[in-house]
Amino acid sequence: MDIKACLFDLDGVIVDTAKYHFIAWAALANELGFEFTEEHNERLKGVSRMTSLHILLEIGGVELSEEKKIEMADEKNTLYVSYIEKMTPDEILPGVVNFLKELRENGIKTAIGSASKNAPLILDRLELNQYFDAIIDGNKVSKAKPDPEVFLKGAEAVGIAPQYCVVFEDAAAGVEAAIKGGMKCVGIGLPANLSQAQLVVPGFENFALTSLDQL
Ligand code: B16
Ligand code: MG
Repeated sequence: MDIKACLFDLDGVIVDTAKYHFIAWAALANELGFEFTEEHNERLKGVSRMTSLHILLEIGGVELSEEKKIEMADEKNTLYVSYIEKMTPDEILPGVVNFLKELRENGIKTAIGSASKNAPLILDRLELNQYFDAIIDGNKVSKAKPDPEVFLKGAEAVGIAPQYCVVFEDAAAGVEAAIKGGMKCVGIGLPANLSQAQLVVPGFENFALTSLDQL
């Protein structure tokens, strides 16, 4: 396959921010009087902030006014940001930087396609901005994955047609978004959860541009 652009989800692909989301959501649940477990947290991966809050409230059987929901989401985000502000490049997942360097050396375009409104701050902390030609995040899209909007905007921003793009995703909704957008997809994680992807790998260790020949 002729690959001209690689589009990356952020959380679960480039870095594991899920652990910080978990601490912040669990603190909020605690305040609301119920327990939020790591298993519950799996349901929030790749999901927007407000949808995550709705899932959390459903788990706790708690009903809040719209105003209170916004206040709670802001409170969670403030705590979450206090953790990600302290992140360092050591937290980049194994093999990611080598693969990004290989893409640069081969003139392949790159973009981030993430649901997170904190993506610019995270990329800054990880010192990864230099490796991306475009950043499409939760501030730039109106439709959440599995809608393909975030990846279509990424492809458009780097000037490459969808059929020449590969998306790297760890969430089933993100894989669906890539396929709906007419792109190839490499799932990062377990094949059972990412069955729509053309290729599933555990991560970027031992992954190279030649690995995409299988697509
Ligand atoms: P924020 P991704 C997603 O990132 C996370 O997986 C998800 O857990 C989070 O709720 C969402 O970003 C929104 O994050 O509150 O920072 O805007 O996987 O799309 O890179
Ligand atoms: Mg993700």
